[in-house]
Amino acid sequence: MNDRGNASFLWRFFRSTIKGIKVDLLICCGDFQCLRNTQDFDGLACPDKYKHLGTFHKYYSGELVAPVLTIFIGGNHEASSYLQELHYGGWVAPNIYFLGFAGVVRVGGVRIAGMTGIFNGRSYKEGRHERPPYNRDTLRSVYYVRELEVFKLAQLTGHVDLVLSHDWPRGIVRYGDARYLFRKKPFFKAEVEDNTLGSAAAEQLLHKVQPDYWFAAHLHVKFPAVVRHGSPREGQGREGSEVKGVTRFLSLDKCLPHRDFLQLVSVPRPEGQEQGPGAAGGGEGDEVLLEYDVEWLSIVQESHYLLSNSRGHVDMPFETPRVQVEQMASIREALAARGLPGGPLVIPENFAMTAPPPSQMECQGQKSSKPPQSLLPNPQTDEFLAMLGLDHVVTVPCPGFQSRFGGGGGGGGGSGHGEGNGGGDEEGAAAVQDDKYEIDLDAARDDPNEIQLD
Ligand SMILES: [Mn+2]
Repeated sequence: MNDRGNASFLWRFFRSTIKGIKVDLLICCGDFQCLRNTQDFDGLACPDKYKHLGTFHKYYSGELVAPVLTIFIGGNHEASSYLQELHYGGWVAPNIYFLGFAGVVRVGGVRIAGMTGIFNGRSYKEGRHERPPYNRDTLRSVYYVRELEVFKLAQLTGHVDLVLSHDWPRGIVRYGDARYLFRKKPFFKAEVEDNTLGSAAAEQLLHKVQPDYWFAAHLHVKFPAVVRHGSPREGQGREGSEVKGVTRFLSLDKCLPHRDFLQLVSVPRPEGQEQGPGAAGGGEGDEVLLEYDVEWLSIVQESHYLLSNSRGHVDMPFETPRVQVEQMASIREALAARGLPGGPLVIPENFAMTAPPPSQMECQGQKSSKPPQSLLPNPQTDEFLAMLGLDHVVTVPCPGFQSRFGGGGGGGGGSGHGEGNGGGDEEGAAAVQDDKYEIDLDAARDDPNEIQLD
């Protein structure tokens, strides 16, 4: 669902309508706006008149607690500086987990992958060069999906239950009731006919990963579709067999009264260890655990050398690497060595405030006068990188962080791939158009599709 910074409304509604049914997990597909204070306004891409503190800060400060485990990806209206601290995922508040710019977790053994942001070809091949204070350009490019994130997700093998994206996979409309959609949103028709509606990156992943479910948001209309894949998933199904992948797609409306913004979905728990090489096998019984996916951690580790903090283009390797069994075994060992009570794979509940919650003045509508001048360190990111033996590249270390290469403080300068190019990327620019469902910051016109907050 789209949340639009309406956290308290969402969880109140959630509680009252699902009485009697035990729900394990709430999933939000972006535009979540986890604004901690008014300084976070400077990372939020929307006209100033729509910048309200909302209620997330109450969950951040501990005044309120989300009644159910909630995971989310980012969209194109986010507290980008906060999300950047947690590049690899982490808790933005107790019980509220950000999946990262790309991420895979297991919830009760169900494997969930996601990517943050929307597709725009202009920045697709760039490194993650954006830092606060953002300018007009980086305020937007910070939420564009990068090829590296898609490259990593495309390496997943085995079964994936659910993939989350903010914008729709391109081409998805032809798998659903297009006429119904055009009645609700007539202006989509031309783009669907041109095949320009949606994300080319998500489309590629959809057909590669073939998850059971794909959830998205962004276009503010409820739209289901069923994709019957033409070929069996790699490594699954025999040649000539009838078992071909099916993906059930669902996008929901904005989180506002009288809109279709919530859907209950029952996902069967995997049996035993049949869920591919990253399988957890944890979370038996009533308790649903949030766990790491070992295959994903191996992919993060293996592809770390491609991560760049500069604007230059990063070329993906010609051949897709295969995650090695030995590497996964050593990651399992490192996880087990943590000795956490929830089990070897459990994601630690290590939420920590990194920026102050809003002052009373801010709660009363006054904006902080000081925009943030740099990216803040986050101890969750330190812990994650140390666990995998990796250094900071697109994030910054807390004081005292032990770099793998000796000396404290990796300093976000790290490997520096593709430096100095300065971003002459005509190639990408020619390939893709702008996303019309973004707010046009230049014109600052009202976009009825995007920001009617009622
Ligand atoms: Mn959006």
